[in-house]
This record gives sequence, structure tokens and C-alpha cells, in this order.
Amino acid sequence: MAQYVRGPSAVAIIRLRNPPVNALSFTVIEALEDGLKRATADPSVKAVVICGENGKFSAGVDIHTFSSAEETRRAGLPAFISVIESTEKPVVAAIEGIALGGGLEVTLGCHYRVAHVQARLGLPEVTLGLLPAAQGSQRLPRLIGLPAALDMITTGKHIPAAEALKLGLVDEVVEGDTVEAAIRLANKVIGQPLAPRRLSLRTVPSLPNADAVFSQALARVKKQAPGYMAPEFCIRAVRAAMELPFAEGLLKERELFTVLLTSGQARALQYAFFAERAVDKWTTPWGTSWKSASPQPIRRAAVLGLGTMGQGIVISLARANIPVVALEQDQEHLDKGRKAVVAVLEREASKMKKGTRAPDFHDPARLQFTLDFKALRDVDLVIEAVFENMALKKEIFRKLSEICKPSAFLCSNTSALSIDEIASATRRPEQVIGTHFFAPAHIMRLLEIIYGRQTSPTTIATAVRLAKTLKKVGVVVGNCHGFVGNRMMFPYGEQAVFLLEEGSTPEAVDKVIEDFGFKVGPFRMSDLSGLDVGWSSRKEQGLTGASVPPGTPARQRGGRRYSPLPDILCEKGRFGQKTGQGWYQYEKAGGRTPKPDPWFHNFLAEYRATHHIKTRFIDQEEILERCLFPLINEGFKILGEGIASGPEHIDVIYLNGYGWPRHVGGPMLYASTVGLPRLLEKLQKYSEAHPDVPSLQPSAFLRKLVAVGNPPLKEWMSYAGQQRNKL
Ligand code: 3H9
Repeated sequence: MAQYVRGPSAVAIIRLRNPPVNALSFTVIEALEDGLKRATADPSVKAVVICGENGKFSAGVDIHTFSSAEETRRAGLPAFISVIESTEKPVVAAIEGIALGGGLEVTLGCHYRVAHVQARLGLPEVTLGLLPAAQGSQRLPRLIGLPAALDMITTGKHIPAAEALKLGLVDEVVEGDTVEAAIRLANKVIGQPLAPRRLSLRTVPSLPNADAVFSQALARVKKQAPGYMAPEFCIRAVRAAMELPFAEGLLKERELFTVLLTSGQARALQYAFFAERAVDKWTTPWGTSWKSASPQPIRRAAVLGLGTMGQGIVISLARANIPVVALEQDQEHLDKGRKAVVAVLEREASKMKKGTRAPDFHDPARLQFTLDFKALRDVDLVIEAVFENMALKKEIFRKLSEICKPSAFLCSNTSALSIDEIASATRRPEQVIGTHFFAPAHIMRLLEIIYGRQTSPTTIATAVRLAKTLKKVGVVVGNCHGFVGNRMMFPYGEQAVFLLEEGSTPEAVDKVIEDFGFKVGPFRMSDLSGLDVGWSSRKEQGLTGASVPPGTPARQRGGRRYSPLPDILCEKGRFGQKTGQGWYQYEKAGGRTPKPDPWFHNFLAEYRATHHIKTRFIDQEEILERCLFPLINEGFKILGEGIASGPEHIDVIYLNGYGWPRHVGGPMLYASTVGLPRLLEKLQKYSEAHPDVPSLQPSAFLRKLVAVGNPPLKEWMSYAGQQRNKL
């Protein structure tokens, strides 16, 4: 846990050891304390170096311990950090790899810090719904000043050693052996006064505009994540460092930390941390899993179609140093795509550090733009990113299966179409898989990976590995219309429009959803992405309702309720931001700021009258429940059918691709917070009131979980059993 080494010199070494990341559990802290006691008691020891095993200092406190307030209190890290600082022998931290959270806080108790050039340092507690409560919020501002400390603590970012040196966070950066360098420094400072090195004796450097710095930071965090407590609490803790003596600041830090620790937000964020790591472990209903699959290397890839999605995918591959062939059907689209891709890559290259050689994106061996299908002959993997049209996709896959080498994997970037049907056009269905990127594909972290009935485990594992190489979170799911993310979105969007019919407004619905924590509500989102997108796909499927004659039955289709409102807006040319009018109005076509639109409100009133809809006041609670509960209900259907391997998989999709507020953990964790019996009861109530809306009818799996006594989320899948064979 912590090894005490007494070498021939006057410097003792205490080495943290808790693989894989040297997390600080109770036992590790105890062992560290013991090591320090021995070093202090030994008269031949004149200085101490603290370092970590396996090239890592520490990733901070073991996050598992936060599930119990008692365990967190017992761990006693803050008190130990005071002990390090008060030691009468110089203590030097040797930072290799990472010093994060409690790990960095340990180094702030040390009198000196030496970092390896490749080390990364940070206080990421805020990303876990917490604040640096092992004295970090009080020590860091005293060391590096208010603005830099506020930035690090409220963003949780990891900074490289060179930046840490500039900020004064470390005393030395070395390229060679960090522990040796720390020993050298320790030997040098033996006998020097330690008081100036004790951060608790310092004050935060004064700043004439401190108030303005705090207000700006507060405004920034409120805008970035409304309703998210931790960043605001971090600011309050840093303010205490500025305004209070050290000991009082520590009390404030502890008080704020305790509130955060016991909040649902910290639980949600820590759940999200582990969920993102759990999604690598995929399973299919027919028994294959990550355990038995080995990925194949992708040495060269191709992207077919250079629209917005294709461009983003090419950028992602090129960034990851995978040579790419980008294919279009005509010169005009090829040139347009090439221009857009190269512009982004060159902009990024120009920001690279001085001395680093920028990759040459004009080298065809790295990035080739072509109209020739035959250029795809030798690639290991192709990602098709053309229009959502099944006939077109099938034709392309048929061609790909003829042209590409037999071992090549064929991926489709479809957002809803059947992977099985696409695969049926090829002679290698086991190598066909869905790779659903999210726009903009070079920025969004999510990659939904969709296996079909015949997709092989090797193909799945290769797509999962590709996601990692592209620095994305890959989530493996089964094949159904809309897969996981979009399938759950359908009832959400549908309910939002029904609420308008029944008496609400776009402004009211958006406000409720945004207050919940989404960056944009459903109507602002619809205006942003364009109403025409859904309209054209509905038209293709013969599903639009604008032409149906007025009257209540017009709002039904095959016995289920259907709102033609979005279709009517499209028929009037109101596509959203791009036309300057949609659910809202904008100052001009392409405008960004939505304003309530009196025309739309009049139109809505007329529409309701035409369809004899009696309106009523709809309160915030109903808006929230009517939008979110059917979405969650669909999630339970997905789990019951085995389309997702577990609730964490759904939540990771929603956190990384759909803007679900991270501090609420994802739709399925939210369901467990609401309580499954309550969720069921509400769905039953709404479905009785709206019997022609299938998405409100509670899923069989949700009913089952309630019937077996509302088990914790971790146990849900053990009840999915027989239902998982419906794929
Ligand atoms: C804190 O310190 C609070 C203090 O202020 C004191 C308050 C009183 N604990 O991510 P990876 C596991 S809060 C437990 O796949 P990478 C992780 O789950 C803490 N486990 O590797 C995974 O396990 P598995 C502040 C941890 O190389 C394995 O290690 N610190 C912890 O991509 C490998 O992780 C943080 O927020 C932990 N602290 O990235 C740092 N950290 O193999 C959180 C990791 O079973 N950690 N694990 O799936 C990270 O950011 C990344 O894990 C890290 C490595 C950059 C370290």
C-alpha cells in the first residue's frame, strides 16, 4: 500500500502502491502515515520523498469510498496532509504520470514538488460532484493565485507539467528519473527553513479585482451547467481561502464538501464515472461478449460520403493518425468536403506546440480524396455516411462487399435504419456493423455501435477499439429502429408536441426541460437541427399528417395519436433557424436567438379550435413527467428486449450524445432516483388519460421490476432474463 524505503543516503522514500492508479483508500493513507512517522522518528533521516509505484503518483481518493460518508471521514486525508506539512524534515513529492485530486493535495502538503515532463496534474473533484476537500481548495490558491486556482478547481482540467511549472505549482520539471531528481532536491534543501514552504502559513496573493473574478467565474459556471452545484461550491470554497484564515477556511471547505457529498448530484456523477468504464463490457442476448472477442487492427480506413457527418468522421480518423480514403460521388461534393476537412485539420495543426511537427494532410498516403470506388480495395474498414435512404445504403453495401478486401469491416453511420437489412445486401453480414456518430462527429464523444443478428464478436470488438482510438465512448447496442438513443427520443419529441396541442407553449416546455439541466429544450433543439430533417424522413415513409382533413380523427393514425403540427410548419416553410422561423422566430434566416412568435401562438390557437381541442393549464411537473417518463419507459423496453446490455449503457449514451445533464446521471439512474413504483404509477395515470399514446403504456420490464420489489439499478438486468430473446 505504501512502501517505506530507507536508502543509504539521508533521504527516506515513501512509495504509494495501489494498482492500477494508486488511489488513496483508507489503508493506503494509513500506510503513508506510518511511513512518515518512521521517517520522522529516525534521526538518520534528514528528508523524505513521496512518490508512486508504476510511474503514477496517484489518481486521488478511491472514488468507491464516497458511497459512505463514514468511510470518507475515517480516511482522514486532510489531517494527514497537515501532518506532512508540519514535519520538521523537508518532504518532496516526486510526481510521475498523474497527480489528481487527493493525489495532488498530498503534494500540496509537501514542501517541494518535482514533476516528470509528461506528468499531468489536476483537481478533478468537480467532475465527480465534489470539491477538493483535502485542503486543496485552501492550499492551491495560496500557491498559484486566485484566477489560476479558480480555473483549475472549477473546470477539473488536468494540466501538463510544463504549465504547472509556469503557474508555480511545481518547483522543477525533469525529463529523466523523477525520484532521483526529487532526492537530489531533498538533499539540497536539508537544513533550509521550512516555514516559507508551508502553504498554510501563506495568504492568497491579493488581487484588486477579486470580486469581479469571482462574479465572472460564477456567471460562467451557471451558464455552462445550470443547476449543477459543485462548481458553485468550489467557488465558495476558494472565496473562503481568500477571505478567511487557513483553519477557518478548512472548516468552510469541510462544510461545503459534506453538503455536496450527501447530494444526489455527487452520486450521479460518480455513477457516470464508473458507467463510462463499464460500457466496455458488452454482451449480446445470444451470449457473445467482450470476454471472447479480439479486435483487428485498422491500418487504413475509408469514409464514404463527405456531408457534415462524413467530414467529421474523416477528421476524427485523421486526428487519430489512421490514414483515410475519403470518397464522394461527384467533384463538387468532393471539393467541398475536402475544403472543410482540411480547414479544420490545418487550424488544429496551427495550434500545435512549437517544435512539434504538424502532420501533412496534403499527403495522399495520410488523407486521400477520391471519386474512385476502387480506391477502397485495400482499406481495413469503411464507414458509410450517405443519406438515410435504405435503397441507397443497400446499393452501396452491395458494391462495397464486392470491391473491398474480404477481411474489411463495413460500417454504416445510419441513425435509425436496420443493420440487418443493410447487411443483407452483402456477402459478409458478419462484418457489417452500425457506427452511429453524433454531429459534429469530430467533437461529440459518443459512438453508438450497433450489431446485427449476424455481426461477429470480432467485428464488435474492432468497432469498440476504433471508438477508443478516436477518443470516443463506444456503446454497443442491438439493432432496432432508432437504436437506443433516437428510439428513446421519439416519445420525448412526440410528447412535447402533444403538450402544445393540449395548452402549453414552446417557451414553457423548453423552460422546464432547460431548468432540469438540458442545454436546450425540445423546441429550441428542433429549430436548431431543422424541422425538415424529420419531415423528409416521415414523407419518405408516407407518415406526414399535414394533408389529413381537420377533426379529431385526423390526429390519429391506425388508432394512435399523431400530431401533424411539425408537418404543417414544414409545409409553411418554417424549418427553424435556417429559415428564420420554426417554433420560434429569429431575427433572420440563420439567426441563433429564438424569440416567442406571435404568429405561431395565433396559429396554435386556431389549430386547437379547428381540431376541437379543449385546452387546459399544464403545470411544470406534468411537462417534465410527460416528456421524460415516456423516454425512460422506452429505456425499460430496450433493457427488457436486450437491446442495451444494462442501464449504464443507456445512461452513457444519453450523457455523451443527447445532453442529458451529467449531475442527474442519465435517464435510468434518474428513474431509480424517482423510484420505479412512482414512475409506474405516473405512467399508468398518463396512459389512462391518453389511451391512444402507446409510449405512455408502462413497459413490461418496468412492471416486473416494480413487482419484484424495486431492486437497485445494479440488479435490474438479473430480472431481464427471458425477455431478452426478442431481438
Ligand atoms: C478526491 O480525490 C477527493 C479529495 O479531494 C479528498 C476529499 C476528502 N478511485 O480511467 P481508467 C479506476 S476525488 C477509484 O480506465 P485511464 C477506474 O475505475 C478523486 N478507482 O484509465 C478503472 O477501473 P477498472 C479525484 C479509480 O488510464 C481503472 O482505475 N480523482 C480512480 O484512461 C483505470 O482507470 C479523479 O477524479 C479513483 N480515484 O485514466 C481521477 N481513478 O479498470 C479519476 C481511476 O476497474 N480518474 N480508477 O474499470 C481518472 O480521471 C482516470 O481514471 C485516470 C486514468 C486519468 C486516472
